[in-house]
Amino acid sequence: MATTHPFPRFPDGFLWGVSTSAHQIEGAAGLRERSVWDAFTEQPGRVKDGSTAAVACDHYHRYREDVALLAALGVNAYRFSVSWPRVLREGGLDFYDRLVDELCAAGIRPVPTLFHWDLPLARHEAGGWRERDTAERFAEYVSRVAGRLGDRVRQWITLNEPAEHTLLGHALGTHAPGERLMFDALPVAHHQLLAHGLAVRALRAAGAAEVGLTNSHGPTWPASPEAADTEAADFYDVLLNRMFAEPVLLGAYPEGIGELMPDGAADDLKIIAEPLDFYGVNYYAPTKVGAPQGAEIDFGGVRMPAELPFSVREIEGRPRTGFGWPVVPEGLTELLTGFRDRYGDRLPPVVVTENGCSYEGLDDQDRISYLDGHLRALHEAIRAGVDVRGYFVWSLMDNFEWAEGYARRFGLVHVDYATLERTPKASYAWYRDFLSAQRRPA
Ligand code: GBH
Repeated sequence: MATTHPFPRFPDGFLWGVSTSAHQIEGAAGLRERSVWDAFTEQPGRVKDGSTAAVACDHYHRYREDVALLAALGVNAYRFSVSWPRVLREGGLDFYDRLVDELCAAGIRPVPTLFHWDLPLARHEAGGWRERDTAERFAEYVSRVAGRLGDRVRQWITLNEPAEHTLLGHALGTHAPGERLMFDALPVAHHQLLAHGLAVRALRAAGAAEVGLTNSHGPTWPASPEAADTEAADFYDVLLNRMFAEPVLLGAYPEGIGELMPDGAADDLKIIAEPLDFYGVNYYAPTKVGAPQGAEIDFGGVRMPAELPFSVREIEGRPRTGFGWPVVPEGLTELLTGFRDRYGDRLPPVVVTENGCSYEGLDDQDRISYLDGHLRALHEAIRAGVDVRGYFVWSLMDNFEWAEGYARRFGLVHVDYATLERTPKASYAWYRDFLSAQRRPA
C-alpha cells in the first residue's frame, strides 16, 4: 500500500518537478504559426475524440495561475517546452520570457525543452525531419531562444523523445505529421539526432550552464528464452532504445543501423555525441517483445502492422493504468542500472524527465500508488549506484494527450475543459506532502 512506510531520502540538490509540453497545454493557437500537430488534428479520424489543441488548457493566458499551482506544490523545477511555431511569430518569445520570470519569482527553476513534436508546418512542407536542413534551422531557432532566456535558465533540454516522434509520427503515422514510412523513417531519426548535436553547440556558444536531451526508454523483455523471441526483442531494443542512446552517448549507431542512415551520417556522429551534462529519461513501462505473429496488434493504443520483424505482447499479472499500460515500478530500477552497466562512465548523470500515468477522477489513489512505487524504484537505482539528479512527474495537469485527445488524464491537477477550471487531485496533495518531507532536515 502506498504511503505506509516512510520514504528514503533523495540526494541533496535533487531536482523535483513536473513536466508539460507546449502543444499539449498552451492553446492560443492564433498566436503561433501552424505546426504539424495543428494540421494533423484537423484531419478527420486522426484524434480519437475529434479534438484539437487550439485551446487546450489555455495555459498561454493562465500561466500565472499555473505557476501558483507549481509553487503551492513545492517543486523546485518545472519542465515545459518552447513552441518553435510560436517563437516564429512576432512577440512569441515574450510569452516564454514572462513565464520564466514568473517561475524565477516563485523560486522554481525553468527547465525548457526546445522541441516537443510541434514542428512548424512550413518547415515540414519544406521537407521536415527528412531533410538535413531542418536540423540546421532548429539550431538557429535554439540560438534565438537561448539568447533571450539564457540569463535565467540553467538547464536546457534539446529534444523530447525523438524515438516516439520517429516511430509514431513518421514510421507508423499515428502521430503528426502522420507519415507511414516504416523503415524509410530512419533519416528522420538521424536528422533529429543531428539537430540535437547542433543545438548543444548553439547552447554552449550562448553560455548555457547545463545541456541534456530527453529520450524515452524502457526495458525490453523477451517473450521467452527461445532464440526467435530474444532476437526479436533485441531488434526492438535497438530500434527504440539503443538507436537513440548510443549515437549520443557513444558516438556510434548500433551495429547494422549506420548503413541505413543518410549519406554523411557517419561524419555527423561527432556532433551528435557532444558531451552532455545530464541525460533525460522518460519512463512509463517495459515492453514485452517476441517473434512476429503475422497479425496487426494494438500496442498502447497504437496499431502495429503485421509485417514488422517483432511483435509486442501483453505484460500479464500487473495492474494497468487507465490507458491500459502495465504498472511496473521495478522496470525503472532495471532500466537505470542496465544503462549504467551498459554505458558505464559514458552515461552522464540521469534526470527522470517524465514518469506518470493516466487515470480518471479526483480521488486518484491509483496514481498515488503509481508514483509511490516509481519513486521507491528510483531510490533503489540510486542505492545501486546510479547517479540520478532529478525526477519530474508527467504531468502538472490534464492536457491534450495527442492522438487520444482529452480522454486520457495524466495530471496531478484536474482540468475541466468546459470552464478551464483547475482542481488539484489527491495525488497533488500526496506529491506536495512527499516533497515537503524530503525538504525536512534529516
Ligand atoms: C510521453 O510519451 C510524451 O513525451 C508526452 O508528451 C505524453 O503526453 C506522455 O508520454 C504520455 O503519453 O507498452 O502499452 O505500456 C511517451 C510515449 C509511453 C508510448 C509508453 C509507448 C508504451 C505503452 N510512450 N508507451 S505500453
